[in-house]
Amino acid sequence: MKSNPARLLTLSVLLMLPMLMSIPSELSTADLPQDDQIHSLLMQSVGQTVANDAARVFGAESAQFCIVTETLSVCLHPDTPPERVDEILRNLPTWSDDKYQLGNRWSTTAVDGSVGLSGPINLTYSFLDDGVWIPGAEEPGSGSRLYAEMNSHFGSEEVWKAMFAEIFNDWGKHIGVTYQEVSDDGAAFTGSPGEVGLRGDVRIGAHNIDGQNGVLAYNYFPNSGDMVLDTSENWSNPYGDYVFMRNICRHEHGHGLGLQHVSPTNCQKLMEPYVCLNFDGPQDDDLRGGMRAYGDTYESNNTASAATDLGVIDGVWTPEFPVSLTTSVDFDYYRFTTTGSSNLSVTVDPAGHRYAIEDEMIDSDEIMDLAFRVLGGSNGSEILIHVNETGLGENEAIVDFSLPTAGDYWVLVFRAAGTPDVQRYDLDIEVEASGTTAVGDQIPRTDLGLSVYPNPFNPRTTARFYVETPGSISLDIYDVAGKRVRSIHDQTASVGWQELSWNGRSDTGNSVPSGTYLMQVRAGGRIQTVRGLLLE
Ligand SMILES: [Ca+2]
Ligand SMILES: [Ca+2]
Ligand SMILES: [Ca+2]
Ligand SMILES: [Ca+2]
Ligand SMILES: [Zn+2]
Repeated sequence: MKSNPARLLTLSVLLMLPMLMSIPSELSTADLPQDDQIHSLLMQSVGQTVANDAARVFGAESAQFCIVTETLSVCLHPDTPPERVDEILRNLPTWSDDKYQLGNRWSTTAVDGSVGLSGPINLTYSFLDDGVWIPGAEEPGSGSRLYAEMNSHFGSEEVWKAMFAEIFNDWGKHIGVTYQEVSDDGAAFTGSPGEVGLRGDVRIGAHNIDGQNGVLAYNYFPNSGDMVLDTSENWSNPYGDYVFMRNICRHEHGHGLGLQHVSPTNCQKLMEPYVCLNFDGPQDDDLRGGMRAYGDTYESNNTASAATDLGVIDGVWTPEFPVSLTTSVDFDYYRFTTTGSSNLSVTVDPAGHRYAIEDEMIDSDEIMDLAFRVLGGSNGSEILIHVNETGLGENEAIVDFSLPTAGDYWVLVFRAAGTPDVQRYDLDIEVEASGTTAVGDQIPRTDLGLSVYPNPFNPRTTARFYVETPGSISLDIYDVAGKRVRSIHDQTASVGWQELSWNGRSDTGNSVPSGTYLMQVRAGGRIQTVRGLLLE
């Protein structure tokens, strides 16, 4: 094991199709140090397909086809079918998770200093001036030619630097990493950490690696993050709006965030070891990995006071891309302000699709069972409604929930059940100013016209509401902790004003204590909730 974990020299390279990995019978762990940390070491490192010092052991050609840990190189023969490679990868002791492969994330950055093992970070990046020495990973050392090379492809610095800004932002708009370009002082490459005023956390250079194709680029894992591009590639390949350059650099920076390669290589994931040009940017699994390490782009919003501030919502607010719950301890608070009596509609919809990871299929919209609450009161201390009506893969929604007074409100999205791993989700929060509540026999237009009388009550009260389509109706009573205490159903409601009464008793027949209760009516696909107060 290397003695200085802050400067891991493990790196990863991106290879050009159709090079196929294979593996020789020499695969062995016999030479590994008898170190009880070896398992965790392997967990961090296996899956990196790199060129490294295996050339010394297995010959120069094999060095391009290696699975490497800090202490072990498994070298691959170029002729074995990919199915066989997948099988070998699966049989490695560490290749077990049905998802992205995440190694160490950033623990120190120039702007943040020391950061914890979770939560958002700031990363700076800088470009090596031409001539700064790139020692080479396996290739011979030579001076960087990044500016000369990129200027020859794109005409001016502004053009390709804008592409890099977009490349980094293609991660940053999804995950909890904020990027900034800074100047570079030309300090020794690599191994010079980012420092404010001197150089970026991620330093980017280019020189000849191995001629055209083969290795396209390589990248060091955190806390280095440095990137080396091969000047022998056609970086201005215009196909797909330069998706060749953009996907390679986004893939390399994926390593720079701590992500390792995934299989199978079927062009579904950016972090596959071969470049794919049939999609644009990080895909579902890649983003799940990035979110696991750094959270979504609105982190940290884990308390009401640290909520993502949406201000006054005029119509619908929705994030540009799905956000996520990343673990069992991720809580996502969103705060908004109303200026008068309003109706609130919220939809939380798990986002994802079905894709292959190693030999398993994963449904990334069925990781967590999501739930949400609407909060009010002083800094979100009061639960107005608790919504968890559906299970894994299903959305949760309320329609036209009445917020009678102006003020601050919160939507809290959290995990109700399921695997404590990254669940991306879409969120819609709609706020509409509401007129006076429908009264008398006037037919409500957008809600159920729900009212409760008497209110306050002791112990009996009645919910009155309008049914537009015949069928089942229900009245559910929740306490302020969100626990459902009573459920009342009627299967045969006809069109018109209907009533359901509650006698102040729970489903088990006990009298409930005095206090505030949420009375939620469902009818004809609509839901409305009002508060009732039970007084002794
Ligand atoms: Ca090359
Ligand atoms: Ca989150
Ligand atoms: Ca959060
Ligand atoms: Ca649910
Ligand atoms: Zn790679």
